[in-house]
Amino acid sequence: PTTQHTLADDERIKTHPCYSKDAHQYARLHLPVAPACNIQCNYCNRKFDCSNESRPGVVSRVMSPLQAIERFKKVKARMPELKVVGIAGPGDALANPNATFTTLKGVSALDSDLHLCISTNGLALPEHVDELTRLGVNHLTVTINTVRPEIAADLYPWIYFKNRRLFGMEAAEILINRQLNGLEIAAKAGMLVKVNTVLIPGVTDRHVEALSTEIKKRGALLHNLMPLISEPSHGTFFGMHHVMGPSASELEYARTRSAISMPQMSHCKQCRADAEGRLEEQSDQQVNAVTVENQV
Ligand code: CLF
Ligand code: SF4
Repeated sequence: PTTQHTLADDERIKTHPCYSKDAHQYARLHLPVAPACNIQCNYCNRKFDCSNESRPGVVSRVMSPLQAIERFKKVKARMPELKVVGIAGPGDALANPNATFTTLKGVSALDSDLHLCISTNGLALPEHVDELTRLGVNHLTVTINTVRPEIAADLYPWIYFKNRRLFGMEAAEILINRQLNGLEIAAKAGMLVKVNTVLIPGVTDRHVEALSTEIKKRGALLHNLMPLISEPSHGTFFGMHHVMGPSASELEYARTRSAISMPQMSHCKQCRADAEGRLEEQSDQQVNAVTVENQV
């Protein structure tokens, strides 16, 4: 049977700062153990962290699982409010299953009160739900930008699936099917599934209601529309001269339409793959880090 969760009454939601705005006193730590990716997004140029969860601009140093577990120990020692450990890149958590699972096992053996969290593009999700459940991962984010294959074909030049690189509509259909199927299986297994969508004006914002309706049907709890952060390298896709991020009012309008079927997350900080601390602290660190990087 499908477990029904409401946002208000689940302890796992009340104590996770991304799932609940009111959980802002709790901190999260991202461990950057996942460098590889199994798809290519047009808005990702790989010099930066995965744009699905991350603000482009700074590269996180990739760590081995052992280094990551050491980092967890150190951060935990000085940060008693640490409640969530997440794997969010810099590539895709499930395209690096050994590193991701070894790290999650290691940290949960040290602290059984943690929430384990991962973020993925969903291509490799269906076959990993059992393992995630066994490890006690309750919080899952799937980045789904569209449920329209013709838009996905523009958004993703290729996917790497069953040892083959696939392109065009074939790739788009496989990716969307696996994202939705993975979401449904994970929700049925009792995981709290959030969907991130990169909002690109004229591209992903056009069908945001259809997307929200589909993810609702499959058991997602929360929809996080994240503004594309434009960069010069985005110039050439969709035949557009320069793809820009949405204005505040475009974002607001998309959230209003998405909210017809899905509760909205609107406090996302588009964290780096090595982010640590409370969400509001991160935004300052991030601005500083980006500034420093730009000056070098
Ligand atoms: Fe990290 Fe993501 Fe887990 Fe949160 S972030 S893996 S769900 S613990 Fe949170 Fe950061 Fe937004 Fe992500 S504010 S980018 S939604
Ligand atoms: Fe880049 Fe993330 Fe897309 Fe992979 S899923 S191509 S790392 S933005």
